[in-house]
Amino acid sequence: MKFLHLEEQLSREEIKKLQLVRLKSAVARAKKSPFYAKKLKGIEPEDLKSIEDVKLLPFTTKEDLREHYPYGFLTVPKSEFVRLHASSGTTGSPTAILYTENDLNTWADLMARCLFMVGVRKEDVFQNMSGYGLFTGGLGIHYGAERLGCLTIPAGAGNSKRQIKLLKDFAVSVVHIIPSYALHLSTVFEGLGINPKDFNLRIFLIGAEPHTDETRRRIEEIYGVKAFNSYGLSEMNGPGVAFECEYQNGMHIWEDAFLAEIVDPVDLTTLPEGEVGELIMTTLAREGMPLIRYRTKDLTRFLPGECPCGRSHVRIDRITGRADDMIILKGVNIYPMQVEKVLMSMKEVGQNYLIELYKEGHLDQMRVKVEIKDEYFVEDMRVLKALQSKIAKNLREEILITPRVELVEHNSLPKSQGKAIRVIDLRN
Ligand code: ADP
Ligand code: K
Ligand code: ZN
Repeated sequence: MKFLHLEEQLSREEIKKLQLVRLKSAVARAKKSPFYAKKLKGIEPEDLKSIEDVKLLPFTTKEDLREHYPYGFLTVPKSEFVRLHASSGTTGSPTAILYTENDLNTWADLMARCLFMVGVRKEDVFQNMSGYGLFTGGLGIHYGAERLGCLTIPAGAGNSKRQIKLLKDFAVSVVHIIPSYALHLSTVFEGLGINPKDFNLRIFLIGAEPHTDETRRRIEEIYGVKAFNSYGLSEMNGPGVAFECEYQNGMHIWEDAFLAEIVDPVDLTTLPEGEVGELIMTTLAREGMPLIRYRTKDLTRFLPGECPCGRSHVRIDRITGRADDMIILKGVNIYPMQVEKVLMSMKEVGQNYLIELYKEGHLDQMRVKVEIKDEYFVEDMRVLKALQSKIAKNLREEILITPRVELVEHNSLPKSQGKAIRVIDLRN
């Protein structure tokens, strides 16, 4: 059996048809909430003649969610809700998403579908190393793994030695882990003199934060696993929105549950297929708290062509970052992921780095602190200087300016519990 759900096998035409039906009912449902009752005034489901008519609908922003926090988006009585999650507040004050029992069921199904797609089965032992609590990467992934029938270990974040013990004792085969933590954990393995390849590990699900293909390959190499990119955001349930299949060529968005658009982040017009822009998402299968044309701020593009896996659900490219992650330095636009791409492809570079922005006189400057593997962190200053110049030169080729590079010892940069903090702005 290759597919877990019938919906995975829908053709393009069938997907579009289903989406139109579901978009209409999402609009009808949304209008029952205080927020959309106003926002969608004058728009009726019948106004939508084709799926392209989604453009007639207004956008919803994080600001809207904040302003109508906590209950302004609910379409059924509060007593129908059984769970809430909140965004981790990476940027600004938090927002809450509430789920009915049906919503939790739909979410667990979608998550199970993702896991099954990459080869996870009930025989697998699954360890979830993401934080539990308000963050959706905990319970969201957890219920998906249980739905599939995996023995599921809610290890939570941090406590690396205990993580390693659990991996070993239960012969864990599948792990969900934030990529920056996967890199950090490898240094703990190293310190213990244990090779993770000697364990029973088979599949890693990595996501929740931007990372590059170089980072993925590094994780696959260190652990001897296949690592699959997992994308989601709490406003769209959490994880289980888009996921790589066995071909690792972009992430399939589950279009029976979500309607995705890519727009120009400035003028909000639809971009031609293949162009990078802001991902806009509409929930098509959420009961309690539907969101219409939600601005994710995440930058990506639709990938053209068919996927050999046989699913016609559209694929998005790796997320470059959020629109607000962009650094403008000396008139050049830089994304932290460009720096990561260069660093993670260099064998001398260890598992962590940090970008600092600072002022030198009136000029904005960028400093990249780079952890160096022990075997390359030698006493000979000339050798270190040469490595420093090599990193600076490689970075220049990618980002077009030459940052200051500072080499630091392996494991010396601060490590965050959840999503990695890649940029520190010291300019103000
Ligand atoms: P917060 O917005 O507070 O971080 P969420 O936990 O909802 O709260 O985070 C969702 C965001 O995390 C996404 O909008 C995106 O920016 C980022 N993200 C999630 N998965 C990925 C991924 N696979 N690649 C890149 N970024 C991701
Ligand atoms: K089982
Ligand atoms: Zn595929």
